Amino acid sequence: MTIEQNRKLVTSIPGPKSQALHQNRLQHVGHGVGATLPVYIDSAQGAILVDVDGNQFIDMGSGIGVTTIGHTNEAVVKAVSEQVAKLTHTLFTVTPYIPYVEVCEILNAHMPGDFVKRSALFNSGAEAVENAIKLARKFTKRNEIAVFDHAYHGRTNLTMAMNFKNMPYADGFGPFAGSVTHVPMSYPFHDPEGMTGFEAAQRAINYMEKRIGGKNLAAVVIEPIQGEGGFIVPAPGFLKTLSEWTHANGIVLVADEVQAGIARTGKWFATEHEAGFEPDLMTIAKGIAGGMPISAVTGRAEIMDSSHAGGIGGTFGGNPVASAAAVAVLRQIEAGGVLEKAVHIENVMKPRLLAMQAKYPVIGEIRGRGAMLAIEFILPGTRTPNSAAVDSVVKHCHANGVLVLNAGTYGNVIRFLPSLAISDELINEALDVVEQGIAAL
Ligand code: PLZ
Repeated sequence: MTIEQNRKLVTSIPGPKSQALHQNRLQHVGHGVGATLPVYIDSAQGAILVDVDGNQFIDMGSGIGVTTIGHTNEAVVKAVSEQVAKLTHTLFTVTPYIPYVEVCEILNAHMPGDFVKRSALFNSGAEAVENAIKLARKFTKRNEIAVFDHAYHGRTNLTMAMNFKNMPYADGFGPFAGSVTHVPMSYPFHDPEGMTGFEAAQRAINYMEKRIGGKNLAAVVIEPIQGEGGFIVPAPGFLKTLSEWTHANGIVLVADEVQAGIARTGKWFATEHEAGFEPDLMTIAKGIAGGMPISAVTGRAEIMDSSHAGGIGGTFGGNPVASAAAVAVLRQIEAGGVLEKAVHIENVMKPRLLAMQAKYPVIGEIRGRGAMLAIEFILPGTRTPNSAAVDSVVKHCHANGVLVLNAGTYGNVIRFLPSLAISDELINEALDVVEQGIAAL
């Protein structure tokens, strides 16, 4: 690696060059576009980001779970460079090319479920969700969509309606798409003590039956581990029970694997952690192409084929360069060692996080799987969300060269989405900084 894998601070954060660039940005970039940490990144490799002032950050966010394979992964750089010099665009629906088909073939081979699969490619997670719903509606000839409390699915008009939070995603941006209903999620930390996954699923199913009617539902869309919602892992049995009900009622079950999929949780898809959970369609994006923009809908052939030819598409969807990057990522997962690395990261991080929980009563829960782990902060002795603690710890981490992200409906969760290229040393160093931030509360 040409960038040394270490944390290095040479200025205060943000440094003078970043500050000047930020002033310039405010003149030219619309202010509705946010900035979690306004340091301007010049280059990156593995798990390290380098800013324009020469500071090096440990990246515990991976651009919200995108550079799972590592920044500037060698195979991805090579595939992109070769492809960009050869062919950058034709529009697949005008004149096709090979990498698009190759991505679909690999995704079909790895989606769980004993049925024939097909895929279609798009640009963003939101666009994949939109297309999954188009297909579910076309296939079922029904309109209604159910989503879950604390869900996040994107920023387009339909997906804004599918998100749980008004701020910052929806406020003032209506009117919103109709025929979308939010349903109670399984959230073990906040559900009644002892509520099983089966009971939480019954609660959701009863709600859907009363409020919508099973026969009116085209799709139920669920993140197997909720991302923006705060890495909420439903109680065991929840996803399976839901799955049985959707199948019995002719409803298309869509697993939104945009944040939790593609090796992040130690399996190809987070769906695989619960036997009996059998989505019909999956939406895939983020980590699939090492930072290149591409997304997919993968699923049952009869649903994927239910659209008339020409009903599904878009100018840039499955762009050759992004597809070549995706192939480079997916082939590395197939080659082995990548899923194991995600499990290894969990084994390094979880014991340390649990030790912190035992020590600091401000920590309510440690949860997640693989390299998708989170801390929920509470007011000590309660389950009341403590977003002030999160703000303070995040600020401490950023000032000390560790990029962490917050999450959660109440902003009271710190989430970790490190690249799988990260070393144990860097993980431990990042957690040292996190712990200092918590100890200082
Ligand atoms: N589904 C489960 O996590 C994206 C949002 C970043 P796009 N989450 C990160 C931001 O603030 O805009 C996401 C997700 C799940 C869908 C999406 C949407 O993916 O690629 O951002 O459209």
